[in-house]
Amino acid sequence: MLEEILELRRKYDEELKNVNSLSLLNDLRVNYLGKKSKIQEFSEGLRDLSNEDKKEVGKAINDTKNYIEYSLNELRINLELSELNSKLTNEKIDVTLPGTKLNSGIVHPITRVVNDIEELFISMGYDVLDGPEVESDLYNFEMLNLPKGHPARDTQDSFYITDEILLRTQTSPVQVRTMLANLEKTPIRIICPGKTYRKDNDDATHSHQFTQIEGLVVDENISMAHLKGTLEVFAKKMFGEEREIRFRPSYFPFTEPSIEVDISCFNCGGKGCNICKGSGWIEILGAGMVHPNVLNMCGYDSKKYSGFAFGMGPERIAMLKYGINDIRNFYINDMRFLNQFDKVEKEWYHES
Ligand code: 2NL
Repeated sequence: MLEEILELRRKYDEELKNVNSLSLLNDLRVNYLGKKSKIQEFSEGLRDLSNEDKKEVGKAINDTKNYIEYSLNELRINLELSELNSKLTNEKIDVTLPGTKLNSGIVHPITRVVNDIEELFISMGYDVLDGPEVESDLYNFEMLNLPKGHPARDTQDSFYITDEILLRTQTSPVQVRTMLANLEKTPIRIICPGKTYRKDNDDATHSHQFTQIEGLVVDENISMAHLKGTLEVFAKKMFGEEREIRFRPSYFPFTEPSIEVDISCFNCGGKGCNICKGSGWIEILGAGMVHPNVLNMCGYDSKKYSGFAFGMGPERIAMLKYGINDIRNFYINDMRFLNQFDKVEKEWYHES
């Protein structure tokens, strides 16, 4: 039996030389150490031997088993290492290759204008609020001193969903909601940007859907002077430090007195040109002192509180600022139009 064991070991050594993969290695392990292996057979044959032979042959079996186990293990480690190495060379990536440039797009010009205006008013202590675009007639009109049948309702012809529900024609209902929700009746300083809707026929200067930003300040002793100071800061920030502003009397049902606000022309500085149509002034927004009826309906005692409000259209501001002559450009997703703001965008983020 000793001779047979030696023969087995020689055969094993011979076969081991040809093993060059982990799967062949595993086959060899099964053949030489598995349940049906020769070694197993020899072990079972031990019981028929004399005690003397048992010792000698048993040792030879054990030595051979250990030898096979050890050499299989050693080869496994080497094979695993070389498999890893070949993976590392085959799957090597060149991290110095230039990357694929991602097209990041730009912020829409209207969003940009809204962001700029939000940032300015936040710096002056205002909160930015939004609200539903589908509104009740009550918040959109009645609470703003526009009862049913009021002639000024005609200037804000609406998309009605039912007799009492419509697409908001301005963002003032957000301000009405804010005043009503403020049960302590503490001072208010907010701007409300968002989408608004009017039943207009679309043309170069009209759109059935447009953006609006309204502002509202309510406190004790708020005067027209606060309104003027605030809007002057706004005009200078949006159109340049040299800008002056001018108030003209106007009419809105929700403010009294009401005004129209002009800035000195940023193109000619006031001398008169085709942009300001020779007048030296450009209209940018409407404003006024909050009508006492509005304050009272919203739970603010108009004897104690006063406030100012204003409303502007970011589309108009962007058109003036960037020299755009058709409002429809903002809504048709023409990349040739939008990509022109790439440069403005990069200047804004100080990229090269
Ligand atoms: C415009 C200019 C304006 C307001 C909006 C307002 C809001 C409340 C109370 C009083 Cl809650 N006023 N908003 C005031 C003046 C002008 O928008 O051209 N609107 C048609």
